[in-house]
Amino acid sequence: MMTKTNKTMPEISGSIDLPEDLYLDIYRRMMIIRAFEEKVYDVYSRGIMPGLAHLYTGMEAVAVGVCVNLRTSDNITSTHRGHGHLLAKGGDPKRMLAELLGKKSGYNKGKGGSMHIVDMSLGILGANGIVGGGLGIATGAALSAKMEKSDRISVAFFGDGALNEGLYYEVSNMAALWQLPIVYVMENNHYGEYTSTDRSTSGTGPGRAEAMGIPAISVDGNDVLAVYQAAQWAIERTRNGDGPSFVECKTYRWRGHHMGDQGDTYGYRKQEEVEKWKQKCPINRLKKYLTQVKGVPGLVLENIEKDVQEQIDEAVEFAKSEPFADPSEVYKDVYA
Ligand SMILES: Cc1ncc(C[n+]2csc(CCOP(=O)(O)OP(=O)(O)O)c2C)c(N)n1
Ligand SMILES: [Mg+2]
Repeated sequence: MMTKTNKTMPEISGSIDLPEDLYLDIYRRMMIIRAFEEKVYDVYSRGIMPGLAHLYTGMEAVAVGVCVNLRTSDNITSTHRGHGHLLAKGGDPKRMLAELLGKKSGYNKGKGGSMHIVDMSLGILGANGIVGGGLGIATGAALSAKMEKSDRISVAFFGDGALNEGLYYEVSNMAALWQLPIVYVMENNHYGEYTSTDRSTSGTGPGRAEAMGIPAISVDGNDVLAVYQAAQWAIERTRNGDGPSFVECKTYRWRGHHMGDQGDTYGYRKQEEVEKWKQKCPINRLKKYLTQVKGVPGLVLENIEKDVQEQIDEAVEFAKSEPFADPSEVYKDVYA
C-alpha cells in the first residue's frame, strides 16, 4: 500500500549532522543503560538482588535513538526487558535500583521489581511482564490523546516474540482505522526466549504493519543514527496527524534471556553468533563515528563514561543503604 507518507520515507544516511550536545546526550544515555545493566548483572550475581531481570545490554541504540526524539509528555510502554526504555526516557537510576533491590524508596516501593516500574511524570506507562501487554496500553493512551485533541503521541516498544501476540493485531487495526498517534517500535533481537525468530515467525513485522495500512521502516538497530532517523520520521508523521507508524530495529541481546540463562545453559545460540554481534557494539560504533568523523576528542567521551559509572555506582550504594518497606505495608498500594 502506498500512502502519502510512504513517499517521504527517509533514506537512512550513514552520516548526519546533529548538534554536538545532542550527540553527547545520545552517547551519555547509551552509556547509562550499559552501566546500569552491567551493575544489575553484578548485584544479582552477588545475591544482593532478589527476583529476576532481563538485561538490555547490546540493544541500547534502540531505546535511545527513539526516546531522544520524544517529549516528556509523550507516553511510552515498555516490556519485560524494560530498563533501557525507562532510562532512555529519563527514569531515575537511583529509584530504579532501589526498586530492584526491593527498597521502600523504589519506584513501586519495592513491591514491583524490574517488570513493573512506572513513572507517570515522565510518560512511562510501565515495564510489563505480559509479553505484548504494553501494545494495548500504548494504543489506549494514543486513543485518549486523540480524544483530548492533544499532540502527545505514544510509543510502544515490543519484541519480535510479541509480534505473534493476538493483541497486536487487534490494537494495530484500531490504530490504523482510527488514525491514532502511536509508533510501534519492534525490537527484533532475533529470539523470543530460546526460540529464534526464523523458527517462530512467518513474514516480517514491517510486512504485517503494511498489510494493516501502517507505513513501516526497518533499520539496523545497532546504529543509533539510523534508529534516530527512522524514529524522527515516524514520530513526526504520527504527531502531524498522519496516523500510526511502525519501526523495526534489528539488534541483539548480549546476555541471556534472563539472569538464569547464562552462557550455553540452554544451547539455543552459538557462542560465535554472540561474539559476532558484540563486534557490532552500538556504543563503540557511535564512539568511532564521533571521534573519527565528527572530530569529538576521545577524552570528552571518556569523561562521560567516567561520570556515568560514578552515577551508577552511587545509585547502587544508595539502593543498598535504603530501608525495606515495613512488613505491615505489604498489602498497601497493591491495587491502584
Ligand atoms: C503473554 C506472555 N506469554 C509468554 C510469556 C513468557 N515470556 C516472557 S519473555 C518471552 C519472550 C519474549 O520475546 P520478545 O518479545 O522477542 O522479547 P525479548 O525477550 O527478546 O526482548 C516469553 C515468551 C509472558 N511473559 N507473557
Ligand atoms: Mg526478541
